Amino acid sequence: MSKKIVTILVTAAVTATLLIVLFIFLMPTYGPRFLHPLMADSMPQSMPAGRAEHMMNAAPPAGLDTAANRLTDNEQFRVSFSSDLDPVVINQMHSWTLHVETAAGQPVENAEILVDGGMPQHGHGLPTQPQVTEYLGEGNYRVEGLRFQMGGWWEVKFDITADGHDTITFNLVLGG
Ligand SMILES: [Cu+2]
Repeated sequence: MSKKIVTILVTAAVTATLLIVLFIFLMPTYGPRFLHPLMADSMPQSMPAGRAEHMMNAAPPAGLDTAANRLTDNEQFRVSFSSDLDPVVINQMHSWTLHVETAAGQPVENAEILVDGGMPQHGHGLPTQPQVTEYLGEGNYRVEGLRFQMGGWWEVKFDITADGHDTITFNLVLGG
């Protein structure tokens, strides 16, 4: 083999290795930006071409209820939240305190609460798995592990089982 060919092969191998290392290091930062067009591609096929990408930058629906204190879907409970991170900004892990009372205003003790959510316009869920970690008394619950990785319309849903069962969705519109 001539020296020239060896040089070319070594250069190619080094370049490939560097690219792989760069990819691994930059993925956490650029991953969401990179993956979103891919997710958009896998959205329902009935969607006309180009529409999915358009939706990525869509404004939230007009008249979206972003109140932090609301009745649950079947009006069993009144729920409010306050965030440790106020205002909520993207890319920061933080906690909420969720307050649950009956529709009549009595604190709901020791409820079982599940957390879910995502971005309806992007077709993806939460990047973390937030959980209720502690009952603080007087109808207050600690929700840990919330983080939103991009701006736009987010839903945060709570499934509440106590003396009765109901669900609620809070809407957040984040900048960034
Ligand atoms: Cu998104």
